[in-house]
Amino acid sequence: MRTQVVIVGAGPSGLLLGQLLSRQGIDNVILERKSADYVLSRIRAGVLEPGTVDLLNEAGVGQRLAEEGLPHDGFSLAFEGRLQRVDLKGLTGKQVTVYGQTEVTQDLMDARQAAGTASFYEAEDVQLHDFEGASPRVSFTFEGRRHEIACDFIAGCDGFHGICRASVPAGAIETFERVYPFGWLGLLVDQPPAAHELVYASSPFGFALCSMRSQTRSRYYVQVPLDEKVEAWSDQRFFDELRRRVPEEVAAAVTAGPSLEKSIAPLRSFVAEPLRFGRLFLAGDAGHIVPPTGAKGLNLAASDVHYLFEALREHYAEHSNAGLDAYSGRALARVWKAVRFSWSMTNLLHLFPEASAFDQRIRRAEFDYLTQSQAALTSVAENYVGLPY
Ligand code: FAS
Ligand code: PHB
Repeated sequence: MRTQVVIVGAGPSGLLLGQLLSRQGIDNVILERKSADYVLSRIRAGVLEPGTVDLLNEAGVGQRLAEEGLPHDGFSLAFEGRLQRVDLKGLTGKQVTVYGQTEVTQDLMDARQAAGTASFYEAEDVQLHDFEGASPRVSFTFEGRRHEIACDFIAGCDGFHGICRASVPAGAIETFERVYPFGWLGLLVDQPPAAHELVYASSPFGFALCSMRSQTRSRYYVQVPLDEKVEAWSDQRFFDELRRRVPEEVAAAVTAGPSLEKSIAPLRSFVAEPLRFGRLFLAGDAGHIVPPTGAKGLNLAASDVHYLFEALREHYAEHSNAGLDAYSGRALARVWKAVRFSWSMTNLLHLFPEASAFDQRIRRAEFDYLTQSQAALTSVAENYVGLPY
């Protein structure tokens, strides 16, 4: 087989890149390790930056998003029971859109299937070959038979645990990491949200987040120790813990119900440098991970895809490699600013096991500063809606 771009991974990064390439007439094949149902079963991000919405519209998959997405003009931070709204619209003129990653993935899958573009789900043992040279190849096993695809470029969109970054020689890549001493226990429930906007709450018992997927489906998180097991958390225990971590007026509006999904996600900050290795390009979680506190993970995947798509379009349409040569630096410049924001929000809102009394006073002073400074709130707002591409 031969194609122009082989995309490894059918998460949001791979599907969005594939859709943009196909609309530009650039031939591409997606190889995904799991089944489509498994990919859709993962409950992840919930907030889209306006830049991500624009890119999904450019990819021709913005219709359901426009009909079902919830535009939000702001969100709230709560600290020891005190609420501070961050007026995104008033401070930046922009909104974010609440629309689950599952829906984004479904819309992209539907579009790819409608276009009849080649995807191999349950592709096993993907291996990369000769990506440092001019003729890269990708081999994989599908339905028991080994296949090989010759291509011009490989897009590593296979997430944090994928094969693409792992295929880069150790001496050619540098990684930067911070692993946080806690995780997020998430719960999905078919009950109306506790508030009309998101509430990120810090309390003496730990962090909690009240989010949503629609006016009838809520998404909640509580910070848990790293060694916590989801089996130890009944729905009742979860809602009791959630209620005591959020301000009283929010707690009173939390409606419990049987969980549709419950899972624990570890939190880490991670960046690989560079993101390009010859004709292999890393995008999305394959190149970086952020704690979900700043709602940046999915949105960073979108900006990487924007840079990589533009670079590939330029290569084929204008016979220029300037975009490809600039990709890693451009993507990493935006990635690091989002990593900083996500790290700062995580430090502000979470209870660190080893935190001293001094650390606690610093966190309280930072929150007090936010409640008294338009400049401080504007900084949070412009990072939350997403810095320019
Ligand atoms: P993904 O990990 O989504 O997709 C990679 C794909 O590659 C997967 O389908 C995988 O099966 C496939 N793959 C892996 N190895 C392969 C191989 N060897 N061969 C073929 N295919 C392979 N972000 C937020 O903004 N808010 C959140 O609340 C949030 N919660 C999260 C919770 C969890 C548990 C995780 C893991 C991430 C969360 N994120 C969140 C971040 C998340 O949304 C990612 O940023 C987003 O999924 C990135 O998309 P991709 O880069 O496509 O990576
Ligand atoms: C979610 O709704 O899953 C969500 C929203 C905002 C975040 C993290 C997760 O920062």
